[in-house]
Amino acid sequence: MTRVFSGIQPSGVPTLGNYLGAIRNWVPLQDTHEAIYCVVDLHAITQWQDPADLRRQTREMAATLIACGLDPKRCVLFVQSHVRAHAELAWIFNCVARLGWLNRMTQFKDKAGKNQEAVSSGLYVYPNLMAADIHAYHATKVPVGEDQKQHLELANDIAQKFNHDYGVDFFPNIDPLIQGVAARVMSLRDGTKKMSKSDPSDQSRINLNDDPDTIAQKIKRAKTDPEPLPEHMAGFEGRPEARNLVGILAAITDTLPENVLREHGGQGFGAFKTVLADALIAHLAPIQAELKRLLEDPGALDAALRTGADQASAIAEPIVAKTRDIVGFLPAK
Ligand code: AQP
Repeated sequence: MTRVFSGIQPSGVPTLGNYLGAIRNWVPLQDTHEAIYCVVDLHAITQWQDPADLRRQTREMAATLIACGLDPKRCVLFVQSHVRAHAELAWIFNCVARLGWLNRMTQFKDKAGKNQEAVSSGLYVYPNLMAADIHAYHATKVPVGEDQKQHLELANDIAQKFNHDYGVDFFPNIDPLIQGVAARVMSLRDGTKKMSKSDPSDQSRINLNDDPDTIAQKIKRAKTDPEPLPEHMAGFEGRPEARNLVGILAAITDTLPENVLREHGGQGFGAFKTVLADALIAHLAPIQAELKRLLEDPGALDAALRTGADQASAIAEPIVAKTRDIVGFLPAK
């Protein structure tokens, strides 16, 4: 069975963007692939995380993934720092990736902003760790949102250079799996910026644990324009906020934006926003109830994550041991 790997940072509460662009698409892959999913806490500390918050967010992220439908019996679900292979392989990849490649990464530029000198070096080499996450399992498919495509291309460049430099055919090529009509959900405050869990404005996103009143209020205040909804897709030109809200309703109701326009085109945003908020509240309610239940038993959650880490180590450790040998490290024993 083809092996898939994906991860999510415990850098806050998962958003509707994380859910529609990634998590929701991970669920069916459990039945068709050998699926490995990871809460990537090593990635999260590339930007400052308060230690107590990080611990809580890591547990909450794992619980959210399970509440969204990941089943630790049908996939390998674990926390990245519990499996040493990730950090070790990342170091080797730091020595393979070229500075010129990293300089082209748009996510670094977005996250570092104007003050590049002041961000951590971890943020800069983040894509090397991501490459290690995937290659440590010889995974060949990676379900991600569209924003991660460039990092996956870099992971392939690293694999090719490693194979070439050491004269081996060891790390396979990987393909992104970008699924769904909402592969990129945009901020509710700015339709040109992606929805992000670490955006300073809570109004810019729907958090998966937002209560119904908060969801309704955030959708009501979401930025729009004075025109009614277009009748056809061509009418979205220059209207990123309208496109985003329609895309969200399409994704949440499992249809295409064209169909949403067929039903709601010509409507004012007031009425449309009520429909959208109601659909979101109804969709998230069972996930939120399950999340609450899971968080009432942190012991069971931690035990499931320990089992997941053991399963993950059993796959990754032999691959990283072989990598050490290829590189020429003297065996430890
Ligand atoms: N707005 C989005 N639309 C679609 N997919 C998205 N993803 C993130 N935002 C959107 C997908 O979610 C997965 C996990 O992302 P991550 O937590 O590893 O990091 P990220 O991409 O940097 O996500 P955030 O929410 O923006 O986190 P912060 O704010 O901490 O940096 C990935 O598959 C991503 O494509």
